[in-house]
Amino acid sequence: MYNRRKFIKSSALGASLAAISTQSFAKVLTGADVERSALPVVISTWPFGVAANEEAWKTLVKGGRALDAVEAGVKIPEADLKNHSVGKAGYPDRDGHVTLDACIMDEQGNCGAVAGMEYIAHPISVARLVMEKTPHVLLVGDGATQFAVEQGFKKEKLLTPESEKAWHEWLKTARYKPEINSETKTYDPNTAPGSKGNHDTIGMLAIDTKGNISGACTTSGMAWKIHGRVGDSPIIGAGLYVDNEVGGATSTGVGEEVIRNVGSFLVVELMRQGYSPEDACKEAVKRIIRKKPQTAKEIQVGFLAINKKGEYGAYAIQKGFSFAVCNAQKQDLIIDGKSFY
Ligand code: SD4
Repeated sequence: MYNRRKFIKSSALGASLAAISTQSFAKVLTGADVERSALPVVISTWPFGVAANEEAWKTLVKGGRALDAVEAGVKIPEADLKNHSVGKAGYPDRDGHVTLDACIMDEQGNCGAVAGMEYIAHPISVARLVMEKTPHVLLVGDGATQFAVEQGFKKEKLLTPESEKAWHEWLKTARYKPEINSETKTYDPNTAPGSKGNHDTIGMLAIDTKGNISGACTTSGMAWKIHGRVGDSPIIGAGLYVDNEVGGATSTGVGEEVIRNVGSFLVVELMRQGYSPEDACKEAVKRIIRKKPQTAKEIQVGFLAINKKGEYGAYAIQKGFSFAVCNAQKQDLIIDGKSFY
């Protein structure tokens, strides 16, 4: 059983170990005095989840709130200009607009989201303010941008020269077809984990030292989408769901199929019935495949889940899905169920 007092005593050590790992990406945070506990813990989708988890860990290891951890964590890929699927530098829609989607949910069931928002680099922080400062859950398009500006966010151009070049390249054929696991195809294990894929999302779930669960999900959505298209990522219950009594789930991949099956809510409800996180994700994936077997052959959808005990698991339609995990014992990247480090 996790002992909070002992954790706080060892948190300074934990913090320094986390700092070491930031430099080296060495994954095992072992040491005689390190608390051997599942909590706190943070998990997130795809290889860029490693760097995002490291940032979230800085809050968790100090005994901070899971909500603060997930917001800080996903801001890392949102700010990464080499990442073309989250935040600034995300690939645009077919008309050249970078439109961002994000949502956040806390341990009390509070949630906030923005969808199709342009010109604001950190949609997750705007989503949090929708949750905390308005009576609403979701703001879209110009209204979301206007709200962000009122809250003091800077309006900026999100389309970078690199993304613009890729868009012009795409315009030559203008064919819309989501690429399966595009992110892992460009993932180079010899460099710091990152992503240059044409679509993917960071979904993050954390449990803090108090045992409270929060989640965040942020994306630029499917590259070359129709202007105005919104995927699963900002939709509570689809791209993200947290129930502090049970656990949390998040998704990545072709959002339309996740929305059709209310994927993350389904995963959490299956865990409530006693499914393990992995089995719950597997059942949700199976439902997508059962309903549309032909479509499922050509797309990727992955779910990632954690339960109240800090047990986690994932399942995806196609091979190649990965997620990152960080707790006091380790940082790891799990690809197809196998530890990368
Ligand atoms: C969406 N689920 O907009 C997101 C995109 C994604 O891998 O995760 N792609 O549908």
